[in-house]
Amino acid sequence: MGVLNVTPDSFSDGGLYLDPERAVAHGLELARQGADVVDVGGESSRPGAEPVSEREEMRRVVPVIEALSPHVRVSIDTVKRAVAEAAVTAGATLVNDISASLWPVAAESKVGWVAMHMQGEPRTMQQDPRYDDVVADVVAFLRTRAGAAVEAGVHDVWVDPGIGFGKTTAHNLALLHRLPELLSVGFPVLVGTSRKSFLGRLAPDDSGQPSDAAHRLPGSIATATWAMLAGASMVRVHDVPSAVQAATLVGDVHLPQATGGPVGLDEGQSLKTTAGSKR
Ligand code: HH2
Repeated sequence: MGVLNVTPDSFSDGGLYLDPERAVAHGLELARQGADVVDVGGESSRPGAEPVSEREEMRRVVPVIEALSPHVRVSIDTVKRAVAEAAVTAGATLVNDISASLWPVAAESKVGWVAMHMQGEPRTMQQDPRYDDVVADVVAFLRTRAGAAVEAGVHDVWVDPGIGFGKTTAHNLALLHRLPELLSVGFPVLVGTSRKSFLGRLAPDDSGQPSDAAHRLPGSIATATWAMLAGASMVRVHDVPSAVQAATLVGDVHLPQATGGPVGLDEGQSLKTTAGSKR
C-alpha cells in the first residue's frame, strides 16, 4: 500500500501533493513501482494535527480518486463517514479507517474496510499513552470491531495495530514482536511503520537527535520486512520500490521448495541460505 497524502501538513510528505495533478502523477507512479493499493488521505493524523472540515477533505481527495481508480485499487484514509462515501462513489474500494468505526459504510457500499487501533485522538494521543498490556488491548479491540464488521456483511476486513497512534516506542516494538497474536484474530493484517518518529528515536543522528523523516528509510524497510516475515499481508509505505524489493525477498523465502525441503526460516537457517538455495 503506497501512501498519497493530499494534505499541506502530513508529517513526511505534507504539501508535496496538494496540487491534484501532482497527486495523481505520484499515485500513478506508486502503482507503476508496484503498489497494489494507493492510500489517498486528505487529513493528516500526525500527533498534534488539527482536524480538517468535511468539505475541504472531499475537495482534496475526490478528484484524485476519480483519476486514479481506473488504474489502481484506491483506499480512502479517512475517519469521516461522508468523505468515505464520496470516495467510494469516486472509485475507492477500501476504507482505511484509523477510527475503526466506519464499517457500516463498507457494508452498505460493498467495499473493503481496514480497522486500525488508536488510543485517543491525533491531537493528544502521544501525550502519555498507557496500557496494562498493549498487545492484549489492541488484539481485543480489533477482534471486537472486525467481528462487528463481518456481522454487518463486510467481506474484505483488515486489521492494523496502529503503530504510533497513542503508543510509545516500547508499545510499537511490543506490537511488532508479538504480531502473531494479532494474526490469530483471523483477518489479514496491515502494518504501517513507514518513516514514523519511533524509528527516528531508535536511530539518532550524529548529534544525538532523533533522525528526521527523510532519514528513516532503513528503519522503515527493516520494520516492514519484520512485519511481513511475521505474517502481515500488507505494509503501508511511502517508499514503494524498497518495500517491493523486501516483499519479493520475503515472498521468495515462503515459497514451497521444489525439493520438498524445509520452508521458511527454520532454526539455524539464515535468510541468505534459504533464499539462495532456490536460485
Ligand atoms: N498511519 C498513518 C496514516 N494512516 N492508516 C493505517 N491503516 N495504518 C497506519 O499506520 C497509518 C494510517 C500516518 O502516516 P502518514 O499518512 O504518512 O502521515 P499523516 O497522518 O501525517 O498524513
